[in-house]
Amino acid sequence: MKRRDFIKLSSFAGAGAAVAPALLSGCSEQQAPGAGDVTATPTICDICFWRCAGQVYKEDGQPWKVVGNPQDLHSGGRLCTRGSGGLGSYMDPDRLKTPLKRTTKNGRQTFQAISWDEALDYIAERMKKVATEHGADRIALFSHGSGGAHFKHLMKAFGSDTYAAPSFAQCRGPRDVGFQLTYGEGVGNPDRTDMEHSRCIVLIGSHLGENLHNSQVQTFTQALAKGATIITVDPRFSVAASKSRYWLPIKPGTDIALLLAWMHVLIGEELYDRDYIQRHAHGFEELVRHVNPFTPEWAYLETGLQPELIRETAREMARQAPASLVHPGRHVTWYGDDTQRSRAIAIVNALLGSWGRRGGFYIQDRVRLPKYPTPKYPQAASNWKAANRGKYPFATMGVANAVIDASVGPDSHYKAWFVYGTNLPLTIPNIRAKLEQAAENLDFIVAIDILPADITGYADLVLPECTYLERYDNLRNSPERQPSLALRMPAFEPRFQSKPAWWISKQIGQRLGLDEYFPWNNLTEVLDWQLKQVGSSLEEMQRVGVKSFPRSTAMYFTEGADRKFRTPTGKIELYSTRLAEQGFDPLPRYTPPEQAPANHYRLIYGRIPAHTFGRTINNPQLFALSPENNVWINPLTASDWHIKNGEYVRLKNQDGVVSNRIRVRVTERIRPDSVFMAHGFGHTDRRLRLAYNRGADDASLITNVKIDPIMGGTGMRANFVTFVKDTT
Ligand code: MGD
Ligand code: SF4
Repeated sequence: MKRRDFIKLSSFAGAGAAVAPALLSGCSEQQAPGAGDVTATPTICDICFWRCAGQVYKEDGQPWKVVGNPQDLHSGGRLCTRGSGGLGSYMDPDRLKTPLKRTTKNGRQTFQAISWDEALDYIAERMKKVATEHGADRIALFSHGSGGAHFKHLMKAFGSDTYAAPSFAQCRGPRDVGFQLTYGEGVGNPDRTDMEHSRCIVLIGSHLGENLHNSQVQTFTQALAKGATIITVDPRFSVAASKSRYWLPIKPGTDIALLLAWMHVLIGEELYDRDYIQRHAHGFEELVRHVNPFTPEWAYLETGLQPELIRETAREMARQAPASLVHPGRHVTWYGDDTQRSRAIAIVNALLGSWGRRGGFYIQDRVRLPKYPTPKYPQAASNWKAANRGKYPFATMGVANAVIDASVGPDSHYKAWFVYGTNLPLTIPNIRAKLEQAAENLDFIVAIDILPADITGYADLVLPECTYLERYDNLRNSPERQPSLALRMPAFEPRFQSKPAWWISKQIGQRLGLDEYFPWNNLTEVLDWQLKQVGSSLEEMQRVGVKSFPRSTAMYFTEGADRKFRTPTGKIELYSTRLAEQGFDPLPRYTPPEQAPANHYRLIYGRIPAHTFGRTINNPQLFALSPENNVWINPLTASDWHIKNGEYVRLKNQDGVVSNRIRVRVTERIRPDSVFMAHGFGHTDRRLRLAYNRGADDASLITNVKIDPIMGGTGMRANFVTFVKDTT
């Protein structure tokens, strides 16, 4: 038997009972919704990370609905499809119910239900052991989601400074780094795009509307309604493409060629913002020389896009500038040269003069909210960069895949993991083998989740967190257009034995003797203290949920004034001095993508409106909307393979990995050389009774991963698939 078998059981020792059907129906059957005693409790949606503020309505104490908080400017007072289905995560009968500990019964590994005290004592004891034998810095935290902040605080107080979230190296890291290198600051979260005032919006593989970030979609539609030009660059006829004046069905992986050609036209035809560039930019002459060879005719051979279309779209962008933006995208880890593509996007925006301008990118602002006073953290003996010997020099956050690399083998740097709210096997491509190797030699793995996600199968200890509807969390204080604070508070008592992250981390902290870092009894004391520092109080926020504050800075640059950017030259770095110093290309370089093997098609993946990654598939309300994914195939390809619409196939990638069965959608909306599927499906844990085995997992087919040497992002689009007829 392996030291740590992956536990994949339909039941486990001590599993609790399923939720009553009445609760699943969501409201009383005897009367129309809203006719009883109705209450509303403020929340911040946690179904994705846009963090819209909402109100949870109960009728006679029973769950009724979650809707947007009308006072929330960030969400426009509305929740999206997924947010509206938030009650499903609270009601999910498959939720984790008690702490679980790996144990061996009759020679077989399984989970056994244990008490919280037992679980917390065990964790504290194992943490002390790792600290004594190797050092506290050898414990890593993977985290995604708001509750992760509490574990980050615990780890730092204990002496560990390794924290990695997939939202960096598997998502938006390249754009954050690309924009930071260029402008000295990133795009921020939520993105600082000023789309409601834009007259031209260029989307490079950003499928807004399918990839639902509530207010972003609202501002996009406002721009559309005002007649803005939309230019969508996508191998797939996305929803956004269907709203666009120009659809550029680019050959996958050639976007940098298009961006260089656009720069060539903007500069060659003197369409760029001359005053803005002269005033603010560094390296224009180098850029002029660099893009000189990249004519639209050259780009045509790479991208398959007609030279005249490239010229026309560049002219249209310039015509509408500076209210013209090339959207930086969000999930941008595609081909391994993603920081360079993001730099190219940043540079086109600079040529249009859109950074800091109305209709381009606004200046974010947030409430100056003091941190609750606790002692200074001890200096950690190492961090993930030291563990990886200086790899990925421009990463601004922990690189999850690099932390896993440093956890494999008996001499590995890391000896223990906390995994909070991230399902690593489906999230980091090509990782299962490494997860298994790491599981063999790590001293312990703790998973904190609300569901028996695949990652829990690797853990020694699984802790059930309560859902966002059952807990307090830190205040929302996102950098945005209008500074605001929002409160999440429990609308319901935690079901089963689940507990909030703040409580779990405080309990562990106390067992480690870190009481001075947790000098409060309840998180409400922290929230009230913070709110009182800015003229509010917990009592006020419990009533209103969201409170807006005045801006303390201008929203846009002052026209005609100089400005200091936080780059080494103090300018917008078209030519990146920091990249040059480290031996990387200081100006974006185009590398042609790998070609498909015979009879293979490029695998493209993305989002659908009903789901967020894999976290919502088992949510009964959202599952009902989209129970499985399908694979889009062009009719020409379908005809070559005699595949019919609605038929099930399996996909086999270039390395022979075969997927779960997946239903075919034959559509003209995808190029013949590519296929498309939604990410997040194909769960392998039977305890997720709805999601188990439904649809196919794109991550399992991504075995060719192109790592971005600048920041460690895992490029996932260098994979190709062919079809296996499903006979089951
Ligand atoms: P999920 O797979 O949804 O997202 O990666 P992850 O953050 O891993 O897993 C989230 C986990 O959090 C689930 O197990 C869920 O049950 C748990 N969870 C949900 N709510 C709570 C809670 O309140 N508390 C706790 N403790 N746990 C909770 C996302 C990542 O994936 C990102 S950001 C991107 S952009 C990438 N997208 C992507 C892709 O499109 N394709 C492929 N192949 N891989 C991708 N990986 C990346
Ligand atoms: Fe929730 Fe939708 Fe807002 Fe995300 S965009 S936080 S899912 S309402």
